Amino acid sequence: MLTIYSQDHQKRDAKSELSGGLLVAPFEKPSRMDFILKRIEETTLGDIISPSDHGMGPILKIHDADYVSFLETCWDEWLAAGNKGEAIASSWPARRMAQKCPVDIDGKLGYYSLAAETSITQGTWEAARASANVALEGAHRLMDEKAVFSLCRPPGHHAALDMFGGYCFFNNAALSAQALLDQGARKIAILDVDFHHGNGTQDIFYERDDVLFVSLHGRPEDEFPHYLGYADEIGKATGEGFNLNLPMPKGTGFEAWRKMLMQALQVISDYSPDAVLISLGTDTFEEDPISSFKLKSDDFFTYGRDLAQLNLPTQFIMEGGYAIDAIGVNTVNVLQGFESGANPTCQ
Ligand code: Q9C
Ligand code: ZN
Repeated sequence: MLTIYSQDHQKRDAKSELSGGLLVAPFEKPSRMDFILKRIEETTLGDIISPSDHGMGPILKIHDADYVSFLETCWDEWLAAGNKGEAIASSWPARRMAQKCPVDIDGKLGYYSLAAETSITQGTWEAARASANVALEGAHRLMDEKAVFSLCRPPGHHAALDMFGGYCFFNNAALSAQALLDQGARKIAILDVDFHHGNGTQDIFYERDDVLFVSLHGRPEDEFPHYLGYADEIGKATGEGFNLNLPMPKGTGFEAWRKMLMQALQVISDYSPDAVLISLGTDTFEEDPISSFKLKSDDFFTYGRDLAQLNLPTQFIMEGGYAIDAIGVNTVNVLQGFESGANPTCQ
């Protein structure tokens, strides 16, 4: 399988994440990519190529222009205001307050964020742009390849029209889905297997029927992003019936998780999309430091093989996964499982 990767992700190397009332070293760190690359090489999964620059056009089809310019200038504005640490929101336009974007950088940070754990730093813009290009290049390559792996960092599925958070800035899966439609596809399915609900992806396509969004995740009663991801969110207007949430309780193991996956695959198959995008978070692993599902390393191979049953052009897009020692094996297990299912003689 072809991998698309840009080392420009390294330009985001944040020092602080707000966690448990402390500023800690972020879980979402550059070395995640090193472990995945190492495993791709060890297993000779396939070539690794760099993306070309796809420009701002595809980004502005998904994200609000004022939000995009906020991301570009935030760090400079934060420094110009005399701040010493990384840019972190500390107040939000909560219930019954005005939903107007302020001029002051603290106000803008709250306006354009959905969570406080994610700081904006020097280089965040460049890394987020590179990650978007990795996704967009994958969409482009899917014309000739049966399956591609967009090794995106930072991740994307929490980023919405005009909000960052949950370690995400641009919604890479949404960018790719839109690019595929613009290349001539008529229907795209996005299957989000990251432990966390893909609130950004859901929100972006909530009123559309040309992108089906299906998510398996820790239920919002227990887990981030807390305020979206319930089973009764089925889409709205033209999009009604094109959003499926499959929330699960803490401690869910592979057997129960796989039953939900089978349901997801049936719904995707019935939709008969031109391609499927897998928002691939491997934070469902039993040892993930911020999640609560119980998948083992072998289970990733098994469900990768299950995904091949769809028999569709497939783009894997990297999302979360924070158990650093196992992230390479778990992630590449999904890709190798997929290849074993797509071509059983090679197993
Ligand atoms: N105490 C992705 O997996 N909150 N984002 C964690 C831990 C944020 C996860 C709280 C989790 C964001 C792409
Ligand atoms: Zn996640």
